[in-house]
Amino acid sequence: MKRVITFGTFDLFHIGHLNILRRAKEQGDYLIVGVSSDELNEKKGKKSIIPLKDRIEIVKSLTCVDEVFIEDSLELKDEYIKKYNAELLVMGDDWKDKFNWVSCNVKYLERTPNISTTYLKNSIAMVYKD
Ligand code: C2G
Repeated sequence: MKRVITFGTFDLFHIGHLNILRRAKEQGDYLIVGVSSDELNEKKGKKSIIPLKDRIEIVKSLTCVDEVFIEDSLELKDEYIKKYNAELLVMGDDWKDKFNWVSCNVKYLERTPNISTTYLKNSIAMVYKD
């Protein structure tokens, strides 16, 4: 059974998130997802709108996802890979070559165009600007 791992914030969950999780699952049989903690997001310079607990519930409920855990640090990637016995790390290509140092194989999949959490935040801000 091939175990695949991926990571993300999954704030304001959208179709780009669903697509990458589905495609990550297609790379193997069992998909493990690390969801970034609110503290890690702040370190990445992001402030998540949806709290960690809810982001976890949403990701956990997807049929393509088998297991979810909290990602506390970008540097711990290899520890998570070993702990969950993953053979393949999948990330979107905005992370291209950033995680080539881990001990398992890595695949960077093309991002879904024209959708992002930032785009959603900006669109909402525009609609409610007055
Ligand atoms: N993604 C995508 N298409 C989009 C938007 C996002 O394929 N239009 C992918 C990203 O490439 C990433 C995943 O969805 O692989 C999660 O994206 P984010 O929630 O933005 O996660 P990020 O903050 O990049 O966190 O350890 C790595 C980080 O935790 C990843």
